[in-house]
Amino acid sequence: MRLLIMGAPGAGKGTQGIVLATLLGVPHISTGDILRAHVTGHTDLGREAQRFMDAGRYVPDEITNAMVGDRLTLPDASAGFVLDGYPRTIAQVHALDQVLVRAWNELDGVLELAVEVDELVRRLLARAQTGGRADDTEDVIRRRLAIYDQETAPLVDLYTQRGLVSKIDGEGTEADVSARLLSAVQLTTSRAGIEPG
Ligand code: B4P
Repeated sequence: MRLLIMGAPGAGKGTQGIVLATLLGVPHISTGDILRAHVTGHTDLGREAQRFMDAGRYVPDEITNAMVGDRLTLPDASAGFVLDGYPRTIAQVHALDQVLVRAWNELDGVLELAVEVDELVRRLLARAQTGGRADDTEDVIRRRLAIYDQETAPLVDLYTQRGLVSKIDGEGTEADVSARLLSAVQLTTSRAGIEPG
């Protein structure tokens, strides 16, 4: 089962991606988490990525593409994955297409979490108050949302043209959203003839 989870910052990609991946028995691969691990580990890649992340901007495609290309070729991803926060640009879509073609694989579905802007900002500011991330300040949150609209939202249309997108209402409790996601995934798995792990 190869799934993408898409949505604006604060839509619940990370929160729900973990639930979904656990249920399906596949790895949850979050580019944000991988980048933050590099920052915490003071790697060269982390030092390069940090200035973009702290400013709410996207890390350059060549960095994220190489990182995801490597991660998806690890053995645990051979049976599937939930990819969270990638692709975010058209160049990343093309890079992911190539990784999948090389492995003779295809995506099974794209889950888009839809949440109103005011609620996105509220959630991220709430996270900021409970010891959140360096990029959870109001001006950086607004920039992340603007960049999402400009660069990433159009990718949902592209995947819609490929017949892959299920749009899910991302508002309500985490349990409500999980339940909606699971029924969307059950439809996708039955269409693809796959048994959840
Ligand atoms: P990410 O880590 O992907 O961060 P995000 O988009 O802000 O979403 P996140 O997963 O953290 O939040 P979620 O919606 O789950 O990326 C961070 C940065 O890394 C990017 O800005 C960029 O610089 C860089 N980056 C990552 N991938 C990249 C790529 N492919 N290319 C270039 N750069 C890249 O949750 C947010 C909050 O809402 C949480 O506190 C959660 O508890 C809460 N929440 C979730 N669901 C809720 C619900 N139903 N009700 C109430 N609160 C809820």
